[in-house]
Amino acid sequence: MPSIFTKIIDREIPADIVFEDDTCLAFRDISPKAPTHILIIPKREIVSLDDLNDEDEQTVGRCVMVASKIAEAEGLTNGYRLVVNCGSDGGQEVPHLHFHLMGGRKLTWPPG
Ligand code: IU
Repeated sequence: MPSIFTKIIDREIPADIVFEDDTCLAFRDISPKAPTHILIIPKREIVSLDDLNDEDEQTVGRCVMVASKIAEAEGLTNGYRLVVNCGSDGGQEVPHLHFHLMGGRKLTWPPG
């Protein structure tokens, strides 16, 4: 069963895509929690951080690199946050690994 994010990768459902390469895709969150809220996802269907294996190391590294490049492109010069929710206690709702890039306002800490 493809995840909803795989459907975005496959262009079966629309999304505001800001970056794509062979490894990852980045698009604006449909329900933004900050002025800039972009999701960076691996194209490979990895459910969560708990499902990573050794071969995913480069993929995860690439997602983080892409996040920092997007933060620069979005002009987040005052800082930003990169968050991964994992599992139900972590608040993960979509079972496809994703990095939340959020910025454009002062973010509070700790998250709820
Ligand atoms: P979470 O970490 O799994 O809770 O985050 C899922 C995010 O995916 C959440 O911020 C949603 O607004 C976002 N999202 C989206 O951008 N597009 C979609 O079609 C769906 C969820 I479903």
